[in-house]
Amino acid sequence: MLERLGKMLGGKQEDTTSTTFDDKGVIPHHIAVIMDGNGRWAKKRNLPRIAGHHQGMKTVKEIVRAADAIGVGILTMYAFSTENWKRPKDEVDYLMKLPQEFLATELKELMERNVRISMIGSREELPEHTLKALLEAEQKTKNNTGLQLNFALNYGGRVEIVKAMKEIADLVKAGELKPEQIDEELISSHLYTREIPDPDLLIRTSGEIRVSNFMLWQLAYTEFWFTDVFWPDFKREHFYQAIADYQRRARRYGAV
Ligand code: V07
Repeated sequence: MLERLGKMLGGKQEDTTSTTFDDKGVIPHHIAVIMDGNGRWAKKRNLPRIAGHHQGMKTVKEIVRAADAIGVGILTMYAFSTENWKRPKDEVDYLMKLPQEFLATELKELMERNVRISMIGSREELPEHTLKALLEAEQKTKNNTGLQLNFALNYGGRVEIVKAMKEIADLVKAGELKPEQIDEELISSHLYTREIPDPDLLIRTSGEIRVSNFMLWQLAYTEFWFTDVFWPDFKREHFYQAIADYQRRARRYGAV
């Protein structure tokens, strides 16, 4: 079969780009991303780790535009894990300021792009200033109907499943639910992602070939794509390469 080289046109003028993926192929509806390698990127340049995080935030902006340009439905970015609290306090303090910094500069453009922002993870432990910025962004963008942009913040896959199990146990204990009624759909409805379909594609940067507690339940049937590129060096071309590979796999399944 001849591979078609698609030329995608979409979004704003600066989004106009030629790509190597098949524009007749299906664009994965939900793409999840583990944005790894910010610290290593900085170390390689003799810069402090926070410089890597800051550069990584610029990549988030680029990839949101790239996703929007080709009609990705949902983009879920792993920004801060439940394990990340163990990092030095200075680094955690800096990371907790990034949502505000990002939103202060980007919210206007995200509104213009009709992007809806939401957060998955435990809100309780977040500093008040971080939570306030997130709630404002969720509130402001809640009626937008374009790309759904989820940030996983203070997120852990096992913690999420434990929370769901406790909620279900409480329902059983209160006599509101029979154990026979527990099924996959019920469990899904108690996860942070209750309103979000499972990811079709997971991208992880920076060379580690594992899921590290990200969306454990939701990744059951997801295609995985890994690259050695550090997150701050990850560009639109890499993102489209991941989608091209996803389409190649989908075509191969379609052939059998
Ligand atoms: C963070 C930059 C990207 C690389 C990974 C770690 C550092 C964007 C956000 C963000 C979060 C919520 C929101 C808007 C933006 C962010 C954290 C870290 C904690 F509504 N980047 N980024 N949040 N990094």
